[in-house]
Amino acid sequence: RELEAGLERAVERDEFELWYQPQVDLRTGRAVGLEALLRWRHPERGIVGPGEFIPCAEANGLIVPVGDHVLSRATEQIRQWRGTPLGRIPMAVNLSGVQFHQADFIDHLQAHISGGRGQLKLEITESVLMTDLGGAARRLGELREMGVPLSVDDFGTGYSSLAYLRRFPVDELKLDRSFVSELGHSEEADAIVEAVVALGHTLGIRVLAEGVETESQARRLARLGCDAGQGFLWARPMPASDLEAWFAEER
Ligand code: G
Ligand code: G
Ligand code: MN
Ligand code: NA
Repeated sequence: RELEAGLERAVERDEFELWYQPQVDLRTGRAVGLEALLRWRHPERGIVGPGEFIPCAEANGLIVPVGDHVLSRATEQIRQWRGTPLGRIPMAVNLSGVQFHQADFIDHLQAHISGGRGQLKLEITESVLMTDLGGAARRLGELREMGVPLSVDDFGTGYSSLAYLRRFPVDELKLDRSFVSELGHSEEADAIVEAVVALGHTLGIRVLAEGVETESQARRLARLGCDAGQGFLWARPMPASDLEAWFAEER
């Protein structure tokens, strides 16, 4: 209840920030994407991560205004970076299931990208896609028509049926970090990564590995055919100004 009241106030006072984590091409080592990650700058507790407040916001419906705010800030940032080196890098925004399935989601999205979608991509978890296959397929079709690419987050942890990937127009699979952390510890981990890569590439879908923390994981993922990686090995999520500095150095 305290969290809930705090969240309402946070929406009113705009206590949210977007932080950004780079995604790296495993062959060239260059940044090829960004993921926008929501942070709440709490007046007493400091920076609070989404794991602590998204579930509450989803339960009480506040996720809809919060999610809309995220889209507004992300598209604003994309416009600000236009014409700079970061302007060439696609930016992924996470959607909650509630937001994704909202009747007027497409109208809201359209309003935010009326000046062009720029580098915007969207991420939705595999389990959200699997809970309403028909609804999800329609929604993904609408996004495809708008030219907005879609990544499947936490891939491998939902109840995926391989059949659905053929029906769903998705652009990227984000291999869940639980598989990455198993690399080097179990034989099956390599086989799972290889299988996901084979599946993705057969269907023309890129595969990005999440939670890459070591050079040895990155090398192994590259060898197994993964296209890209994201993780503490390269950078933690950081505020926009830090990312600008990181990116200037990276080049
Ligand atoms: O940044 P961090 O690792 O704390 O994020 C935890 C989880 O919160 C991630 O799984 C991520 O998908 C989710 N998340 C981060 N930002 C957003 C957001 O803007 N909207 C939604 N719905 N989820 C987010
Ligand atoms: O949306 P998604 O579940 O992919 O959110 C990414 C989350 O993973 C963010 O909260 C981010 O802080 C976290 N994360 C990013 N890189 C790493 C990593 O290398 N290791 C771990 N443990 N978490 C990471
Ligand atoms: Mn994500
Ligand atoms: Na994830």
